[in-house]
Amino acid sequence: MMNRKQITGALAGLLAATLIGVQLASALTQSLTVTGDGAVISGWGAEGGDCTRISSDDGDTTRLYSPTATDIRVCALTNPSIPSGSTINSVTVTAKVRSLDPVSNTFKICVRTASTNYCSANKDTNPTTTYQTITETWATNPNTSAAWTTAQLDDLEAGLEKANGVGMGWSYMIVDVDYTEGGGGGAAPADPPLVMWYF
Ligand SMILES: [Ca+2]
Repeated sequence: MMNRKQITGALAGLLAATLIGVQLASALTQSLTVTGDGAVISGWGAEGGDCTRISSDDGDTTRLYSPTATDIRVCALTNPSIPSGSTINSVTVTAKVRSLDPVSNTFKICVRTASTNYCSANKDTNPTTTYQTITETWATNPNTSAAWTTAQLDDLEAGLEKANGVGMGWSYMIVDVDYTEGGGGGAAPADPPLVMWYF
């Protein structure tokens, strides 16, 4: 039968192992926000403004607008601060857009990496005219077909390409990077006093 010290030690060890296990297994997210215009602007100027208009999630108050098929615009983003040794699991671009009319309004979500635009299949806001949250996820870098690297994320830009010629407002964009920290370095237990308590 274990004495009190042995039981306390066993419980503390179990708790520490659980904390470490949870930390190693958990995917983390960093959000990259829009800082301004990116490398490619073709159209999207019908109402003026630059990419800072889509750094705020405020509906029609500040938006970019395009009624023209194939207009494309990408925006610069903040850099992530992901620990070295991490595995980057995916990059998700979220856009909030609305059609000006209750008809099919198609567009693509794009990332720009290695000086090349890579765009999704067509998205469609049909049939509503209210703002909708629409996303596209890239599990790997489409330029390399391998996992994203932090250096590639530092240079990443994202944006939208209009597909058909229906007017669309674009108020907001954010890019979420999902990653898992490396196992070698290992995060410290969240609460060291619990581990040291039984010594
Ligand atoms: Ca806005």
